[in-house]
Amino acid sequence: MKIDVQKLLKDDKAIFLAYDQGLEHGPTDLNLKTVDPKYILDIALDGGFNAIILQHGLAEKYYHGAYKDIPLILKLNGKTKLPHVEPNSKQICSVKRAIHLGASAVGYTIYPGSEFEEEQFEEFGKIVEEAHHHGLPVVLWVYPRGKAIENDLDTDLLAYSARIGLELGADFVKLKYNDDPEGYKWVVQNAGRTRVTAAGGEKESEKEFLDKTYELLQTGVKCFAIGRNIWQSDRPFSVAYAMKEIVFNGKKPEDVYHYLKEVKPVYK
Ligand code: FBP
Repeated sequence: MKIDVQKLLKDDKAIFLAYDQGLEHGPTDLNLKTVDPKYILDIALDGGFNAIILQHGLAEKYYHGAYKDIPLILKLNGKTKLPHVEPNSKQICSVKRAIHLGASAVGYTIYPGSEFEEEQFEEFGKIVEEAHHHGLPVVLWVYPRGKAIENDLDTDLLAYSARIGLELGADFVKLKYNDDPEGYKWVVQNAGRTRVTAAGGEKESEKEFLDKTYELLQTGVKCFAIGRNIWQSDRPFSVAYAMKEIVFNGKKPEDVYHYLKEVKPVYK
């Protein structure tokens, strides 16, 4: 079956809105507004994001009605930050259930370098096979972590991570950025036909975030999966609008800073 990647892309680019932090980090990332999944789904819908990333529990209870217009990337594994052990994140939702919940793609995290790398690769291999059998693209978070990893933002290690995504059959490989634009070109090259998808990270200043978006585009990155830098902002639609102007319309950061001062109307 043909893998339907285009559903997640516009002009071969994408901005996904990530909202799995409640499980991964806990409510410390959330406030009275962002604790409500509807608040985030409204940002994804009215902000015109290319997809929303959710765990199955949230999808089952909130991904209904008009929200179904937003393509869903359903995360199939996840963990909390509570255990102080080598990172491992087991599958907690099946591909079948993801399809039943309306997913357009599935997501999975691996931690290369962890003691559990081997079983993560094995589990992911089965997921790729089943998801691709049903035509669903697969987004792979590749976060090197564990005792064996000294610096998870080392450029060579990020390039290795990109390559792992390609070799393991991912359609998108979600990686962190290390503020090394020259080195990151090598990271993107290592991903081959797998699309590097830049992770957002902790909330930073809106201008810094937009500068980084532009910098990443110059390295060859075309896809982004952002959470906190959008929905922790007091003006998520303005940041999203400015980001989209950079990503889809080739604007420079200094050309879009002024949007941050405006309350933008609903935008798709
Ligand atoms: P953010 O943009 O908020 O950083 O979200 C991206 C993401 O990959 C989430 O999908 C995930 O929950 C989180 O970051 C994982 O963060 P950590 O590096 O703490 O494991």
